[in-house]
Amino acid sequence: MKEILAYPANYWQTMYEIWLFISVVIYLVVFLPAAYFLIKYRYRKGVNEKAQEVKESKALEVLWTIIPTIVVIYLATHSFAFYRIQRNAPENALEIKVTAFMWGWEFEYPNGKKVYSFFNSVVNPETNVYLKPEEVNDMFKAYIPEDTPIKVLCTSRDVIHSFYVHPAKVTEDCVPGRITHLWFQINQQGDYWVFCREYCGTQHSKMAAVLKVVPKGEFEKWLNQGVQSNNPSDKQNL
Ligand SMILES: [Cu+2]
Repeated sequence: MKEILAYPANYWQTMYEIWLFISVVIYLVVFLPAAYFLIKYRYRKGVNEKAQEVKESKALEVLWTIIPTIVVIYLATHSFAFYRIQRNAPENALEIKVTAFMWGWEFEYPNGKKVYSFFNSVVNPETNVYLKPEEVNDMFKAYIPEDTPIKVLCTSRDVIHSFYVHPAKVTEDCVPGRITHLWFQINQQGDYWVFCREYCGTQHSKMAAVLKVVPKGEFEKWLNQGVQSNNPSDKQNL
């Protein structure tokens, strides 16, 4: 079985697990003695009522300075190494230009083909049930090839949005007048949500698009079918 998601998603996951583990360890190291001392040295009449002199311990001071320093240096360097991988798309990545607007996404492929996806409610308005990405009309899906790194160059036409590929764990702000970038790779065919992850106005929740991951051959065929007929003046059905 191949992994659904290749890096950088798996780096995000590893980093998340490392940070979670260290956080839990630090919590226990701090909280357990604190709880113990809280009970041990609680106020009791006639016991330890006089202030006591604190004895300094050089060894302890050195220890609790050095250990956190090592932990912080480890997290910083490790995170930076992962960040570089997540930041720099491989050479063979397929470049897609994404322009965010209120409230949708425009995808532009290297041959000029464009897909507009907008006002996609993620909830069925009648039943109030969450939609599956496969339920969105294929016309409004941005196709991408499987097993291929995708580099997204993102900008915005109006306010700041954020392009977020749900399963790939990557997100990047789309800022007017600026081009930002991110990359990801999905190894399993299927439909995946893209959300706007930066609150941008009343219809923010409808800024969802769908990526359709298909085999490379099918992608090429779709890409060369010419510019899609859907454009922002057509009203999209769900
Ligand atoms: Cu938005």
